[in-house]
Amino acid sequence: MQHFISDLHLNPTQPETAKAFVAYLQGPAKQAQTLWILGDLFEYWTGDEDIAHPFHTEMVAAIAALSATGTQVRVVVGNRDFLMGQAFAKAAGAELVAEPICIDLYGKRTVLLHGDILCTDDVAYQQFRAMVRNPAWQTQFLAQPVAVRHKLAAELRAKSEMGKQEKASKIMDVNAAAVEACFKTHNTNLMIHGHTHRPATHQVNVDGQSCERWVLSDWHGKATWLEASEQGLQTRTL
Ligand code: LP5
Ligand code: MN
Repeated sequence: MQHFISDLHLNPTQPETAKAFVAYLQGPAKQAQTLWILGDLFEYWTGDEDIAHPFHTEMVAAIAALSATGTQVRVVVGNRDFLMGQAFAKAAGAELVAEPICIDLYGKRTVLLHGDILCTDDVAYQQFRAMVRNPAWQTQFLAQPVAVRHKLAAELRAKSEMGKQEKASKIMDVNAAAVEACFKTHNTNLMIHGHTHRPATHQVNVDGQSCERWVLSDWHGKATWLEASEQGLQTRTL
């Protein structure tokens, strides 16, 4: 069995979500051979020094405890926690995986990604993304003191929330052509991603081929994961 989760946005101001996450790790996640975390595990991550924050220390330790029991934990970063690095991975007993990644899911070639790269109509976001994913920008950002990074991140979060109120809902969803291109490039007819917080299973026709796009749920108010087995895919809640 393999599990997929995303968009937990863990942060100390939402202890219920953190509690649910720990309960999930100590319970259902143990059934999985692999747990895939497809981005935005944390509300935001300003660099691996964030591990030292007691809340993060606790979350990272809970993941490491699952990993120690034999579940492989693989992490794709999201737009909130793209600065997670090897120190995080080591502490969590996890492996950071570059997206998009194709896997064999019980005989079905499947492409996995956070999902933000599919939102090509959100031009301002894509420009921002190109900037912050640039290694030179990251080196410069990570050279700043932790307190400064946190202040910038908080400002950016506020900007992002304000900006979303003005952006049309449609531009914050995936772009149909980007989805089609992703299926074609990766030569697959199954896709799993998060980011949009619009959980659904979409049937897409790509050049006469029927493809399926599973959108993961965020964890706001409900702990949800996608379970994959020989029997297929199924959404589960705690
Ligand atoms: O995250 P969410 O759901 O609110 O919205 C996303 C897009 N926003 C983001 C930003 C994240 O919320 C904040 C990430 C914090 C990371 C911390 C470390 C790095 C700190 C860097 C500090 C400079 O990803 C949002 C999308 C939305 O998804 C839907 O897809 O619309 O996109 C934006 O908000 C981007 C804006 O449109 C463009 C922002 C330009 C700002 C550039 C100036 C940067 C300096 C700001 C310092 C205050
Ligand atoms: Mn996201």
